[in-house]
Amino acid sequence: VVAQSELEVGGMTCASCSSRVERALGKVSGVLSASVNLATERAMVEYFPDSTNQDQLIAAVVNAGYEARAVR
Ligand code: 9UX
Repeated sequence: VVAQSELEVGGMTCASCSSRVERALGKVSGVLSASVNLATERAMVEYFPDSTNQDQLIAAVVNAGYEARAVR
């Protein structure tokens, strides 16, 4: 089973920021894909729910230096 999460990501001011957030999410064990939209401040993440969860995804974004909260 694959789960999908949408996060609101704050603190991104340039395209390199969104790349950094994508890389941080992609490094989390169990993440299949991560796509960050700088303009809408949204991240879409696909992951194996047996391996990780939304709180860990949020923590990865925060540890990378940005803000994150769950949208759905
Ligand atoms: Mo752009 Mo973001 O120069 O942390 S990478 S502002």
